[in-house]
Parts: sequence; structure tokens; C-alpha cells
Amino acid sequence: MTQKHCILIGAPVDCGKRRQGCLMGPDAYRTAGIAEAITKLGHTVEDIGNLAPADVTVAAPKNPLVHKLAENIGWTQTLMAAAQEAAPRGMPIFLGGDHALAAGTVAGMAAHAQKLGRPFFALWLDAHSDIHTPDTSDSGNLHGTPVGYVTGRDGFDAFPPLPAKVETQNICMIGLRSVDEAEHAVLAGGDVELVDMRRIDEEGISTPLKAFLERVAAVDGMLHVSLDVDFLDPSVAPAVGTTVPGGATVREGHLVMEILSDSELVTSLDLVELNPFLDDRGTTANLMVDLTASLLGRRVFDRPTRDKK
Ligand code: Z70
Ligand code: MN
Ligand code: MN
Ligand code: MN
Repeated sequence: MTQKHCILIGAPVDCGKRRQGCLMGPDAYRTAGIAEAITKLGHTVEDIGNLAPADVTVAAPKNPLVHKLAENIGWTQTLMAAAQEAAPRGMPIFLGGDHALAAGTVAGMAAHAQKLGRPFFALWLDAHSDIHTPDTSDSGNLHGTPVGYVTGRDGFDAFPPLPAKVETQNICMIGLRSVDEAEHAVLAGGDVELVDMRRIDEEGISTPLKAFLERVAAVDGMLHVSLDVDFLDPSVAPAVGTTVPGGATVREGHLVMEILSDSELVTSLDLVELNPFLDDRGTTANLMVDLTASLLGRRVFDRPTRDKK
């Protein structure tokens, strides 16, 4: 695959939910050897270290359940700027941190794409749809809201204004198996491409993924991939606060990454929701690093040219 300059951006975001531990994520990925794995594939790596949230003060949220609103907004501000700073120089890889970080990373990458005049797409690999707003969230955990923010839903007034809205028709969610009622109401009537576990079982994971990638390629789009640990089955990826049974297998995870790699469409990546405190001797951190390596070109064997893609 084409050589890339990968920029590791540590985002120890831990304010998107109540259970603590995701702040250790970036260092767990470093300990698992993410930089070495990428370098070994022929790419260059730059690690800018861990960022910190901007210091902001906000009025009390309308929904009293909302947890750590100011810190979430501070991170959104920081990461939106970091994405736009890094994107012109290479491929940003955001080392989370919980999924609240994607409000900033996705908004920043969308702003970058807009600057280049290129369409922007997002692939959400997750058990959850994360399309709440702070008002519709019944947990108050803002890691359930980043898709709501980047698609321009109402209720994010205290957040930084969106530089570029992500079109719902440019989003594909794969791995869905835990969708709240308020999220279901938005998604069922909308045009987000929804690939729940039933579709994966019936069609195979490659069919809907390839169909989505064809849409991205047809318009020379930029593609952001947001990989939540809970996309994977908890039996193989236990280091996550919200375990939902019936997730993707190790093989499905690698297949998705290999197909993404062959497409050469991915321009940025989030690795989110790893809670190293809950891991089993680093297995989840190691698996996430291995999946990243597959995305960046690691293969057992090259495929014969005749059936490429
Ligand atoms: C639920 C909520 C969520 C991630 C859990 C769960 C949200 N929809 N997102 N884990 N990544 O609380 O809003
Ligand atoms: Mn998520
Ligand atoms: Mn999730
Ligand atoms: Mn909920």
C-alpha cells in the first residue's frame, strides 16, 4: 500500500461516561507497540504525545443528568483543532479515550475535507449508534452523542459551532446491537447506512462495507473510521466499560480492516473506548493494535491481482 505518515494523537478523554479508565488508553496502545507495528509496515510515525482539554466554563446543562459537560466541550475544542493541524501533514490516528472524543476528531476532519473541497464520509464501527443529543440522552453520558453533534442535531448550543456538518447519508454504522429508543426514532426514518448484527450474519460483513466504499470512491471522498472496542465481541475484547454480547469476531474485525486497507480510502482513524483497567493482560490493546496494522497493510499473503477488491 502507499506509504503514509501516521500521526499518533493521544486523547485521554475519560469524561464521556461515568466509569473511569479510558484515560490510560493512549499509553496502553504505546505499550502494545502501535508505533513499531506501523513503522514495520513501511510507514513513518510521529507521536505528538497526549493532549489536554481546553479550559472552558459553561452554564448548567438543560438535562441535569449530563456528565462533565465543560470537560467534554473542552476536549471537542482541542481535538477539532488538533485534527485540522495534523490532517494536512499525514494520517491522524487518535488514541482514545472514550467515544466522546469523536465529536472533535470527526468535526475537525470534516472541516479539513471541506477546505480541500472533498466529500467527507464516516464509518462507525460500534455496537452503539452514538447519535443522542445531550437532551435525548437518558444516561447523560456524552460518549453516546458524537454522531448527533457532527450531523448538526439541535441541543449542542454550548459546544463549538460546527465548521462542516457531516451528511447523514455519508455515514455507515456497522456492528449495531444496542440502540436506544430515541436513537432508533432518528435512525429509522433517516438515511444513515445501518448494518446491524443480523445483516452481518445474513449478508456477511464485506458486502455492505464494499457497497459503502464504492460510494466513497465514486466521489473521491475522504473517509474517517471510528473504531469502538465494543464493535468486537467482549469475549475477545474485554477491556470496555459497556460490554454488549454478540459482537464482531476477530476475523470479521481483520476482514473489515483489510478491505479498508485495499480501498486506500481511509484518511483518519479513532481508536476508542479501550479501558486498560478492565483488560486481560493486554489482549484488547494488542488486538486493537493488530487491527490497526491490518488497516495499514499487514497481510498474511498478498491476494492474487486477479481478485483484488
Ligand atoms: C447508550 C447511552 C455508548 C458507547 C456506550 C450507550 C452509549 N446509548 N456509546 N458505549 N461507545 O448511554 O446513550
Ligand atoms: Mn461508541
Ligand atoms: Mn459502543
Ligand atoms: Mn441510554
